[in-house]
Amino acid sequence: YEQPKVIKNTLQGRISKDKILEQAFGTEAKAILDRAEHVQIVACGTSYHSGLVARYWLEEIAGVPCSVEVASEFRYRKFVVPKNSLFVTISQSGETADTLAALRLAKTLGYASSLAICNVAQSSLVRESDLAIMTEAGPEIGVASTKAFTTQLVALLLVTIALGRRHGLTAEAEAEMVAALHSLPEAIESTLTLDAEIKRKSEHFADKNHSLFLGRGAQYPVAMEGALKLKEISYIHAEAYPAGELKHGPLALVDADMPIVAVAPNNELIEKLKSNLEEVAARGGELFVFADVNTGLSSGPGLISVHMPTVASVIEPIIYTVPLQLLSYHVAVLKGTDVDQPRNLAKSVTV
Ligand code: F1P
Repeated sequence: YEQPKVIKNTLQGRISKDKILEQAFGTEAKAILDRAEHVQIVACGTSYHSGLVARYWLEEIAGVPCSVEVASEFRYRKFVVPKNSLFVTISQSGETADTLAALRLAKTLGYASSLAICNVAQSSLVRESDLAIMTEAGPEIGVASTKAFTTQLVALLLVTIALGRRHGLTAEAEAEMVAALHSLPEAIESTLTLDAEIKRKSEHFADKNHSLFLGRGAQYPVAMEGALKLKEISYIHAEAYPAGELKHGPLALVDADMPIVAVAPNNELIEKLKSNLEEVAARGGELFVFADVNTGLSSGPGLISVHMPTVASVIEPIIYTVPLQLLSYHVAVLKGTDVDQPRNLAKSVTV
């Protein structure tokens, strides 16, 4: 519920009416951004998912090639480092051991510069990076990241615009993105009004043990994040798939006991997604679809829909994350788990 406010804080002083203000990133920023011809993102857990969303933005909007890796694997892989590659770490705490180890390794491998997207100014990650862009989420009380994720996405969108400027993003396109960023707090407020409806629908999950989350394009990492939230706080087994992968295996799992959650903004991938959802319905799966009101996806036999507001396509990953967080929350409350302190998990994994 704090997300509209903290997103405003993350944007504060960094965007004006129609452009981003790079000088707010710090004095080192210009030279670092000028050099970057490739981006390598490394992070863990929820922060890794925000990196996966950012890859779509960096490649489609900024035209900058981008690779994303979980820090726990990056540490142990041999990398060919692309020329002028910017090494980006993302972390709420700035103390996650795998992410820090990856940064330290990257420094020995010849990356051009390092940038941390982080929520804690006095953290090791910020201290050891060439440049840091702070998310202004404030302390995360619960173990499972929520507002940290959406503010990371906001910071990554600012980086996308800054790099895009250097690779041909027009002033007009930038102004459209800035307008979309300005619209975020209100769009999240209106998504939060769906809470009571999501709470009612969460009852379908209380007696379930497994679920699938589907998305396409930049919504695939959003589906991954939704599945992680459900796993972390309600202990229901949840897996995310890019919807087109269903027919390559997971369709075998579909039955009435396996709720399928899909995120369905009204973008260029919607027709493909609809046909994936039909494949699920034909096999007796129960679908929960967070769908733009203009998709034509409405509740009926085998399909329960929650209608989402129409928003600029660039901010869809941020907006569609919120109902998935609410869904996990309500399922966890129904199941009686400790939402803030799930079993076996630590807020910051420092070993
Ligand atoms: C990474 C992370 C969180 C997750 C949990 C364990 O932390 O995987 O995303 O919710 O708290 O750690 P961080 O590097 O973003 O602090």
